[in-house]
Amino acid sequence: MTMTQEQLKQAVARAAIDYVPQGIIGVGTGSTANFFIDELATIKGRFEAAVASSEATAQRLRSHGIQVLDLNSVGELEIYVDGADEITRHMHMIKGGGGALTREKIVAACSKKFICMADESKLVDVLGKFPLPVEVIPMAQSHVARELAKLGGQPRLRAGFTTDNGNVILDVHNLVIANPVELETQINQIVGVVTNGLFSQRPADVLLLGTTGGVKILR
Ligand code: ABF
Repeated sequence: MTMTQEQLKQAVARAAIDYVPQGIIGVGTGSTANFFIDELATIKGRFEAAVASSEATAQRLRSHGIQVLDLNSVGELEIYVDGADEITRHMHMIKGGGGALTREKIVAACSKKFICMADESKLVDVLGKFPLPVEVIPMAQSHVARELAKLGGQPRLRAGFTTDNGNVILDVHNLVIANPVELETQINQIVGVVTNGLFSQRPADVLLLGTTGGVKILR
């Protein structure tokens, strides 16, 4: 029986529950993360609390009665669980389709292990088919767009969208990202950039990949 993309997302979210420690968990954003939050609600007594990577995630966690803590009030987290827009076998990712990339990168940076949940359509050989999100301070939008164009991409402002941090997103189309580690640094050095959606300097540690043959675990 072929599974829909939604069913694959649900299956990886369920598989991620095996990695939940007793303490505090970092929780990502997006539809796969939402399935994970709903699964967390079924094991509420087994962990202490969560740190959220977005206002939307915080709200969903709270709606299930899960305590949400400020990142600054906790130490290093055991795990961060989140989805991705694209991921390679080297565990490099493009994230930020949902616009929460900066907080996602911050919570990931504070976590010992990054568990990525993705359906098989997200596994790619080379990153870049999915437009790369870049969070930008509003007054720097034009400057950053010109600099991104010099790197070979075609930046487009995400219309009508403001991040949880009050900034705008430029989605960079048509990049072929042969060296994600280098590009992540290069883009972050443009003045006015808050973060870019390449997660390659801190890649995922475990990939739970939803396939029609079941959930595969890649490390
Ligand atoms: C978050 O959710 C984002 O970084 C990424 O953009 C998105 C993945 O979306 P979904 O789980 O809805 O497919 O992890």
